[in-house]
Amino acid sequence: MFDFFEDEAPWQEPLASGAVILRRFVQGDDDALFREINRIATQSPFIHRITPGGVKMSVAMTGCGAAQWLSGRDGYLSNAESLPLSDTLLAVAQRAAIAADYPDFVPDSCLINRYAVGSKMTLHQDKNERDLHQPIVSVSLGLPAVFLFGGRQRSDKTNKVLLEHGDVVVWGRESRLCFHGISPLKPGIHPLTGPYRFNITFRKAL
Ligand code: MD3
Ligand code: FE
Repeated sequence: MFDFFEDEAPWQEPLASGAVILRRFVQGDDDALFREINRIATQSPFIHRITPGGVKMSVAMTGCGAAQWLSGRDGYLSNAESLPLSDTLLAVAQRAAIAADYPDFVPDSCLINRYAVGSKMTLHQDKNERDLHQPIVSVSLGLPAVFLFGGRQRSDKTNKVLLEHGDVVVWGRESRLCFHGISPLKPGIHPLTGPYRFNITFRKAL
């Protein structure tokens, strides 16, 4: 979305060892990314999965690529029916990975989370991917959210950082198994995404 007054040059903020925030990195790709989300959701609608504990997640999910994430102990299943990772998505993911010094990253899947007002993600680790040496690239679009990240133990102290429209975070090496989550989304209307926040995570899952 071109916005004469709000476009700013991107900048980087180191977040933890192996993790960096690429602020506004996809600002110029936001329309194209939002179109991709809508195209994927037409084929695979957003759904609220049930956690292993039997609780319906407040975040709605869809995705594309070789692997589909299932909540619970199943982790990823290969999914021949899902749309392939488009060139647009792959290009954004690899451009971000290169900027964060992960030049060899080749994602095979993306998971898309949709947050409505009040949606949250409780503290968790991402460890269902087969090769935990591969980083994860995360793209935030729409309403801002407070991101929480801690250490490798659930009980470790957490830090808060606001993730805003166009921000990308790349997680690898020492930060790959850090606990993280998202605080309940505050109400608002974003010019591109309306009352939602979207997060796209690119992964090499298989
Ligand atoms: C830190 N998503 O999908 S993105 C998830 O905003 C997830 O929807 C959040 O956590 C969201 O699993 C946070 C930032 C993120 C993604 C993956 C990570 C942080 C991470 C993996 C390891 C460590
Ligand atoms: Fe996660």
